[in-house]
Amino acid sequence: MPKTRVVCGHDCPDMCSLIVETEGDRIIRIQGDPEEAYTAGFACAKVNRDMEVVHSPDRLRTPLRRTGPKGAGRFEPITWDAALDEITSRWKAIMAESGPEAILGYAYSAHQGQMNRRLVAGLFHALGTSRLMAGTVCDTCCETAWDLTLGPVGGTDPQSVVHSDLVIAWGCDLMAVNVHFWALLEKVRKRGVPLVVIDPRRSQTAARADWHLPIRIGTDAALACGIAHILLRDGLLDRDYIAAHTLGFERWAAEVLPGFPPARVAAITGLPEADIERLAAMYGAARTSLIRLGEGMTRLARGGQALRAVATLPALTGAYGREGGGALLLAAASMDFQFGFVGKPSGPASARTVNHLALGEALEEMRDPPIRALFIAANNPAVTNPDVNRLRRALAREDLFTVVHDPFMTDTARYADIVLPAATYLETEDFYRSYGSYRMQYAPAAVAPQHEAWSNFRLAQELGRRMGLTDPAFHLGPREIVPHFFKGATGIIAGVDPAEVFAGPVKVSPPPAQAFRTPSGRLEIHSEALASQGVPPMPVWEEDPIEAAAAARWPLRLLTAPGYFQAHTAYAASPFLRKREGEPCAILHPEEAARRGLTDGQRVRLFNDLGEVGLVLKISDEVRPGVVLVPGQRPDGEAVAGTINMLCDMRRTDIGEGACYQSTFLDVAPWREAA
Ligand SMILES: Nc1nc2c(c(=O)[nH]1)N[C@H]1C(S)=C(S)[C@@H](COP(=O)(O)OP(=O)(O)OC[C@H]3O[C@@H](n4cnc5c(=O)[nH]c(N)nc54)[C@H](O)[C@@H]3O)O[C@H]1N2
Ligand SMILES: Nc1nc2c(c(=O)[nH]1)N[C@H]1C(S)=C(S)[C@@H](COP(=O)(O)OP(=O)(O)OC[C@H]3O[C@@H](n4cnc5c(=O)[nH]c(N)nc54)[C@H](O)[C@@H]3O)O[C@H]1N2
Ligand code: SF4
Ligand SMILES: [Mo]
Repeated sequence: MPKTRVVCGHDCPDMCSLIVETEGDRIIRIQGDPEEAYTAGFACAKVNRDMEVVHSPDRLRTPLRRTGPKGAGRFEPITWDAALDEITSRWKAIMAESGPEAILGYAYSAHQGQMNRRLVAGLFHALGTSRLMAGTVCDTCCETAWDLTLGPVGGTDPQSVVHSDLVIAWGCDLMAVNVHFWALLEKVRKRGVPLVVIDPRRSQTAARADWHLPIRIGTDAALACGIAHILLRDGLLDRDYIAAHTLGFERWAAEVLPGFPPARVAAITGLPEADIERLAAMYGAARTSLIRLGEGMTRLARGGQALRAVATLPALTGAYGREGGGALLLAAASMDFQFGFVGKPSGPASARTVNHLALGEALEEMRDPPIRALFIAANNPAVTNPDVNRLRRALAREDLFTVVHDPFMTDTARYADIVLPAATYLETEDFYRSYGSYRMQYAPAAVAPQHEAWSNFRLAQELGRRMGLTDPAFHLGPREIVPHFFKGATGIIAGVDPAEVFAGPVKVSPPPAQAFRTPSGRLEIHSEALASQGVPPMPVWEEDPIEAAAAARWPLRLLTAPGYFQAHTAYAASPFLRKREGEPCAILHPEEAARRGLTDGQRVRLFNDLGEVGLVLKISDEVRPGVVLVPGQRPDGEAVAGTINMLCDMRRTDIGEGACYQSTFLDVAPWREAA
């Protein structure tokens, strides 16, 4: 059976090296590469089933043109040539009449390597269209907050956890989103290294931890300030490290920390005062503590402050200075690849920007020019964006020319004028670099594109050529492009010969002590940049007035977290994984269910001012009272009715303009069919 060494393309920090076995033109087995240390011979439950997605009977077979009303899903097959002709002639006409900013390219990272994801963005960059501020639906809040604190630099190497003496998974469900770090951590724990989980719910990771602190949603900044308060009070600070490597500690200690004594922190976080004391003592005693930061705590109004407060802690004990100590959010920024070769091949220095999470608003409100053409690739915003009711209304605009490129007929594709069949990562070659570890690898295609599918790379190159773009990125083969990513590289990838990545996985290592790339070269507890934006310049917890007003009107708060067997909507095509994940559900504490007379398994209605959604109720004390947990984002067709993002608004976070899914307040009642 032929075997191909490839790389997992899903949006996941692990970036597994994979071995794919094929029989004829079909994939029959996908396994983790046993020769790559971090992958350690296993793929996750999702990717073990990726052949079901590749060979799904629901794959789009040909390009399609709309024949019914927008959103109705009625289409007729057309040829690629006819589709491309129509797209490019419409774009050229719109550009001539309204200028290039009347077009928006809306592509996201999902499920592919660097060239496939970035060349689509590069196409629109070069054409001078409106530009997508990509990733606000995901990680711009946490990433910007990290950058303002440590600078654009990767965190602790997860593989150095073998040197850690305490691990804190802070708002990160490792067993769902980081299973290879989990596997390594399990080995380290056998030596007695404790794992503490700080998470509002008893996730699978929390259930297996040595200690779980069920913090109230959105109060992490208060807990971190409380820990700092105790470290200061009890003389547990590494004063030399603070003096040499941080900026603004004395002001923080004088102006902010006195406001966070344990009793107040307990009242804010809902954690017992004794637990806060115990956590601070444990953290202060550890030498090489490692905090694995999740993004969950930042998906709410004051998320940026939370991230900054927690990311400051390892500086207080000097853990950042020791191998295995520190914090890890993302690793990518320390690998200085020149991805601009494909992502920004040419084009004007600036152009109008559109916030990824606010597509509906942009389509309805932008003028001079309005957005007249939209190209969506590798993104299913009609399910995954906040306020999808508004977005769907906007996508239904008759004067909007929409093209969607996807392997499947998604809820978004239903609104398209032209739908183009996309290849998955297993059907295309690409260069991969991990964002959650320090690894890279090139991968060939494991099988040929299914039916008439085209990869993003092929499509972007063809559209670029037809639009008259001459940049090399639209003309070179993928293997010829890779060396350009390494040109002029500095730092930890400078020593890598690009030829190595074609041969197999390559691992690099950051220096054992955390580097800071802020303007001051230090960890900036006080940030001038934030001060100038009118955001509190030092990490602090403050009640958000809009959240407080919503909390006074609605009894429950939304907790959102990735599904174990789904990655957003991308595994909707796998019947096995859909079944493993279960029906789209809402999870309530027994007290909240009893208060409403609700029973386990019953159909319920989740509602607020923005809309209503029908889900199946699960009753469990894995969440606290006052919270409703809705795992994942599932397409309407799988649920009783609708999708959770119908209840979330387009508010932006304090830092990084990110989505505030968890600033959503609502109530739950029995389901009733519409009259
Ligand atoms: N309520 C709530 N909403 C959220 C979140 C949350 O926590 N709570 N999380 C947010 C986060 S972190 C993210 S990243 C976003 C994700 O939002 P999306 O990126 O919209 O999520 P996916 O469902 O993964 O959509 C990817 C689409 O790409 C398609 N696809 C897969 N491979 C390829 C390919 O190679 N080429 C092309 N052209 N298409 C491909 C898939 O079929 C799928 O339709 O959702 C956000 N939405
Ligand atoms: N299986 C699976 N894996 C995935 C994905 C998926 O959909 N499914 N999505 C991928 C993508 S696009 C991304 S961006 C990544 C990262 O995905 P993230 O959404 O960052 O996932 P986590 O890091 O687990 O963070 C979510 C955890 O934070 C907790 N949390 C929520 N609010 C708070 C809070 O206020 N405080 C604290 N302390 N914790 C809180 C939640 O209960 C949950 O356990 O995962 C990737 N991996
Ligand atoms: S753990 Fe992540 S990288 Fe590894 S196979 Fe699963 S989705 Fe892919
Ligand atoms: Mo994400």
